[in-house]
Amino acid sequence: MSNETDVIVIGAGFAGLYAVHRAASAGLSVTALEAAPDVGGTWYWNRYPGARCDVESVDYSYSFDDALQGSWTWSERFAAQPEILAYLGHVADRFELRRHYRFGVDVVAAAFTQADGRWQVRTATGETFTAQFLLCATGCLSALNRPNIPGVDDFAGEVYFTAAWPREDPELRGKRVGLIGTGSSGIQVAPILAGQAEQLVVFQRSANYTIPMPNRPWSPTEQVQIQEEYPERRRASAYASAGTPHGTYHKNAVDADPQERLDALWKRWREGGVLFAKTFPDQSSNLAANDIAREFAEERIRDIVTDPVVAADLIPDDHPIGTKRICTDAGYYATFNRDNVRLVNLRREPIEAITADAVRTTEASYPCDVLVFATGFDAMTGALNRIDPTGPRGERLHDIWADGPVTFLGLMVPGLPNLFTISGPGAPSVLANMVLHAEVQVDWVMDLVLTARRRGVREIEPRRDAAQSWTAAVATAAAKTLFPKAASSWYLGANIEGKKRVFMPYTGGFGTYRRHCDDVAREDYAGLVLTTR
Ligand code: NA7
Repeated sequence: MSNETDVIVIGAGFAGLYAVHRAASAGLSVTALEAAPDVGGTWYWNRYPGARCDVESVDYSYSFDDALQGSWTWSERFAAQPEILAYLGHVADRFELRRHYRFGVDVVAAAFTQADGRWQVRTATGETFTAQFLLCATGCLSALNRPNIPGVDDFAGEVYFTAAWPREDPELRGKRVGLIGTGSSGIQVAPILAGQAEQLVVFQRSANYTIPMPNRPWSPTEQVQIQEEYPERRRASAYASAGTPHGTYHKNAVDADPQERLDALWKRWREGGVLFAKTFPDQSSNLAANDIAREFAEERIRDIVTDPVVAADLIPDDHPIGTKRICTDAGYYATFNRDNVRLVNLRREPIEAITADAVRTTEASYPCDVLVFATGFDAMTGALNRIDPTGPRGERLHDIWADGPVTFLGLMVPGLPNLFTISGPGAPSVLANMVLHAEVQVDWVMDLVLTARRRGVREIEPRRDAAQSWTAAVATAAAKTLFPKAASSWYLGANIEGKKRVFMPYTGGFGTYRRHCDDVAREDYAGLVLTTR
């Protein structure tokens, strides 16, 4: 394998694997680098018990190849991590993608040299790779957040992170487990920890809304039907607002009568999953509409949790429903009805320190044998900033993004030619079906790369004004929604100390975003400067 290729792809998740496939199929030479020992991306690392995708399996899978689609049968409505990882392994086998990869390779730096018009990428072991084009498919949720709690290193018991879970599940029988973090990961793992451990203490800094997931196996009849209906399902998703065939109720919540609203909310609640956050078209943009859905969900929490004080603590008080990532769970609220589970509200009693054998709050000391951190990620920009690419004029990503991400279509950065940020900030990414989103972005990038090579283009860079205008469009779209009201959301970078608070995903919708990408390509890449040799 040569260290000098046409393209370097960083990452072996959904986006990276497809990028490698597209580049290699087009006859380009590819170096692919991945920190993990195998393919999977975020699904390689997040192997904690209960890890499951909140988008239905039939949608959360590649659409680019009918034969691939026909070759895989999902066993459940919402796929669990092992099945998603097996699927990505199947894709890698089918298209022989592993032969392009170097696994266990940590990329620590990247610099573009104008003299040869190439990116040079350096790894933690000092090895270098060069290519004309650098595709960072480094993931939105891959840079783990290690909380800076006083005494955290003094803990003498076992410590696990949901986002770096060991391959062998730890034995928790007879142990006192402390769980720190109640986002999607904490909420998914809690019921399982409660079932295994002698005692579980859940330390909650911010409560989140979670919708029970009525997961079930697909019957053999449904599996046949899924295959038959796939073409229509994919057509309906291609330009849909979230990249899935699901829409919203046909009326705004504020225009529907009370019974109608209740029926619509019950229907979505029973269907389960993230769709509850989009029951009504006005739910993410009108506080009165949001209140209707929020109050319904809060009633359900009070229905399930028997202790009213615990129920009150589990109800968020700092954001409209759905403006922080809504969670999906398998019995989270009911977990707090168990005798061996205790909720500690850190808003009332903040953690003072972690000691050798306990978590000490301002009110009490909670002895623990095991600590599980489900403390999230430096989302969307973390993995890119850790590489901190440097452009030909010495500009570094870190500085270019000092006041928040500046991008062209969430895919390119002014000052960093020939670099592409797949699933980067400024695109719908985490607000849409990430798999179809990856396909759209990779197709757009590869079409551009192939056009550039046909024309003898050496450098592609977005014009600064074009990037500023896209970035302004991202901010304008967010301002029309309630999303920026969620003060502690990772969409805003608010979960990371010192991170600039800027709403990062594009809220205009997947379909609208895709049309923008189509238009730019149709207008011969208006907004980009293509420099020939
Ligand atoms: P999240 O959603 O970022 O959740 C992290 C949780 O950890 C959240 O409850 C945080 O509270 C909590 N946290 C973080 N640092 C601390 C400290 N220092 N002390 C106490 N609690 C802390 O990450 P997930 O992995 O659950 O989910 C990420 C996404 O993956 C999810 O949205 C899905 O899209 C899939 P906070 O809210 O910051 O107060």
